[in-house]
Amino acid sequence: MAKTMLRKPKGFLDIYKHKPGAEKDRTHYCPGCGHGVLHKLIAEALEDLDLIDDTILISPVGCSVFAYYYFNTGNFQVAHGRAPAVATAVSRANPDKVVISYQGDGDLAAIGGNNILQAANRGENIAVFFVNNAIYGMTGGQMAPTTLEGQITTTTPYGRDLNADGYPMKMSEVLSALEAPNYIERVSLHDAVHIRKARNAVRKALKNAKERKGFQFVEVLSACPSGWKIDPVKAMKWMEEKMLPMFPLGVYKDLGEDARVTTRPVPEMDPTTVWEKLGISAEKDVDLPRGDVAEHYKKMSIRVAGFGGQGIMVTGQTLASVALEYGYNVSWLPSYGPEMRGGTANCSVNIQDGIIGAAEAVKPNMVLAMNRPSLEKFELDLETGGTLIYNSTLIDIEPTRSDITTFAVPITGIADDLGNTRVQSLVNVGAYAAITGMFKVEDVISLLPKLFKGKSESIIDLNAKAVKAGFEYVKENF
Ligand SMILES: Cc1ncc(C[n+]2csc(CCOP(=O)(O)OP(=O)(O)O)c2C)c(N)n1
Repeated sequence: MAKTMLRKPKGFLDIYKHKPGAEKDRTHYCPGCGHGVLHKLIAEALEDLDLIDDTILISPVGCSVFAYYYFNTGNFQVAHGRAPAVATAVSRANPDKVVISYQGDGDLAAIGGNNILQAANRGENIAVFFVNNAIYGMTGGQMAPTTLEGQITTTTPYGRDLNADGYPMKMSEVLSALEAPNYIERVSLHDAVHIRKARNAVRKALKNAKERKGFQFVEVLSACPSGWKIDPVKAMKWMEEKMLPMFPLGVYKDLGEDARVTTRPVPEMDPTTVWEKLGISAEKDVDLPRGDVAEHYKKMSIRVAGFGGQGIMVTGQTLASVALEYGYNVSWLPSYGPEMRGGTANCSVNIQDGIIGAAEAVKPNMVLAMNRPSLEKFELDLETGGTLIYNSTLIDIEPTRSDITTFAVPITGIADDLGNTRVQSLVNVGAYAAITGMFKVEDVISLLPKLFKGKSESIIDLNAKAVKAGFEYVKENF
């Protein structure tokens, strides 16, 4: 006897790991919400089109922010409205992948309005799924560009007024006026028949994307019973009666056989030039012989932090540059506060032999804190057994963690004793060399003319002294 197997599509992850220890078998969506239905249509299509391992899904800000909990694909979560921009980059860097930009109407038509227009106009090779629920769902039901005339939201308590708020924005119509898009359709999830049509549209967009047919756009009219403050059954009726007349369903654009198959070649780049642009020097095939590095210092993820002007970035760049000379893979990622001087600044440095996944040192195994706020903030991020180096000249508190190794080094004081506070960065590098054994002092010193190309001999000399002083302080005191 035939048996129907009901199971989750493989386009979804088996278990939704919302937080460590909080594993769920269901999504966070409210009853009646269109996101859950559309998620399922996409997940099924990914499985049926054999696209699971070849898809990268970009999720935005809005109720679908957690798409990465659910989809068994590559995932990026991005800033509000910016999914088409990130999708552009991901698609161009991975021309053999299907890239999905999944967006709500606040995200796509309000804050990200220009992003979607430009991506559509460039005919990017991406599939956009646009959830039009006529409201900002996640933030409690404010007016969206798609909110209907007279619709009550928390920001239009008397209903949307066309004079004050303009007309509901019809994104499928707007985008179909552009030359480049390949396929644009509006579908609805208000009943089973229409969900079937939506299913077909999702499949068509993904199939086109698989065939590199440029920009695909499916607008999906969806209910938001929580935002609309009505029950799911009434919500379906409201969609049919109110939304459909304003947002007519159908295919707005389909180039069919005329579709341009777009592949954009990834430009060849010489990594050396990129490093140089970042201020990190690199020469190929001249790896220095390495010394003995303790096991726990072989794979470094370092956060260097302090205030602007303390040489935070130079410390990070120098650590990365020197490690590169020993043949390590490295990354350096700066993060500035709003001010260049006096504000907070930090950078992440990774040094290791394998591939570096994320450049940000979210869970570093070393923190180098140059001022008190940095110690207070980043000490907590250190992984158990990690190493904290802190500037005891300026930091007048003790670290709180007992499961880490701590080195109190008077970095500013050592630099001041050499006659120039600005050489703190190289004191840091010397201390790092002494603690980890990763760099030899003489190697660092011999690299200085190259690292600080164009600087006077006296500055190079002073920096050499700073490296030695940082190194010796650690050797003598710990
Ligand atoms: C830069 C920025 N501005 C505003 C917000 C607040 N915010 C979060 S979700 C959201 C609206 C989302 O609405 P929509 O895109 O329609 O998605 P829905 O939640 O309805 O699925 C806003 C304004 C934010 N997170 N980031």
